[in-house]
Amino acid sequence: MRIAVLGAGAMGSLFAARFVAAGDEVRLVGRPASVAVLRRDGLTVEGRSPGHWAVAAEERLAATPAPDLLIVAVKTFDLDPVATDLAGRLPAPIPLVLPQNGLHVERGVAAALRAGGWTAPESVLVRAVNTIPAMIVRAGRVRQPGDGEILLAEPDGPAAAAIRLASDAFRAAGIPVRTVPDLELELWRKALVNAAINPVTALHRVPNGALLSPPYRDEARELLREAQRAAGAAGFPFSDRDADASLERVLRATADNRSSMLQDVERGRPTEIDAISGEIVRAAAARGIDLPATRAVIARLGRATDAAAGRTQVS
Ligand code: KPL
Repeated sequence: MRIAVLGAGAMGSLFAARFVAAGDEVRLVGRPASVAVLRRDGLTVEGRSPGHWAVAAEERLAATPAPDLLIVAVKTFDLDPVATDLAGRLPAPIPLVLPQNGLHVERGVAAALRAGGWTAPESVLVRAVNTIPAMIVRAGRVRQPGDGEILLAEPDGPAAAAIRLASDAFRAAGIPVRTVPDLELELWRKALVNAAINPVTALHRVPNGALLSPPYRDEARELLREAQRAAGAAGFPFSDRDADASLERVLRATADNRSSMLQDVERGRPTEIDAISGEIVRAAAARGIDLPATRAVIARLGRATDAAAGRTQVS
């Protein structure tokens, strides 16, 4: 299969390596500095299923040859410009996989694609929940320190063909993939877990496993409970037991991982706090619920990333 992966960060590099290893014809699209390294040194995976492969890398997705599948592995804060840029250059209605953290990502992507003149049906947008941990060691070198999986909606209705294609591609590449009856519920579950793990690990600069014990466990659990309130109000109730079990499962499976938000903070990059905790606060506020701990952690993270980037806060 011809697969284009947009984004040569941790997840994009890992997916690209797995597809190359499975014999797919892969193009990995990244920033110029990463592309130069990828062309020169290829792609190395450490940790789970390690290896080294040559990969075709480019700075902008070439319109031809058209890929059969596009994995959009850029962070939520890069999605708008990437989608707008893609819009006019995507030939046939190619399935686009969106494995980002956060809630309501697909709405923003569809709007940005439409604004750019894209006319394909939205059923080709394949939203995915990704729990596979990955850390970029440096350009061209990624580490998978633990296990995880990709969840997709059950193939049904107009989206069925795109979902089947994506699911077959992941499975053939040995990437664990499962379809679930209620993907929206699983997106909320992942958002709950991210809302609890990502800001706490990023603020305290600790690996995920540190949140299994005090004092970080309590901070994470307070954020988890608030996120549960938002989810419940939005029609996705999680019992404390269910939410705690989900959090603990991910913490144990990714104990050695540095969360994506921590990796962003360490690199002085923007974070996905708005797509995760910001969306949760907005979903709650729309139903008259205030989430003070989540609002506070968003503000603290904003100050920390501003300080890391050398910006001064005005207020
Ligand atoms: O999704 C993740 C992330 O880092 O963004 C988890 C599952 C928490 C793994 O670190």
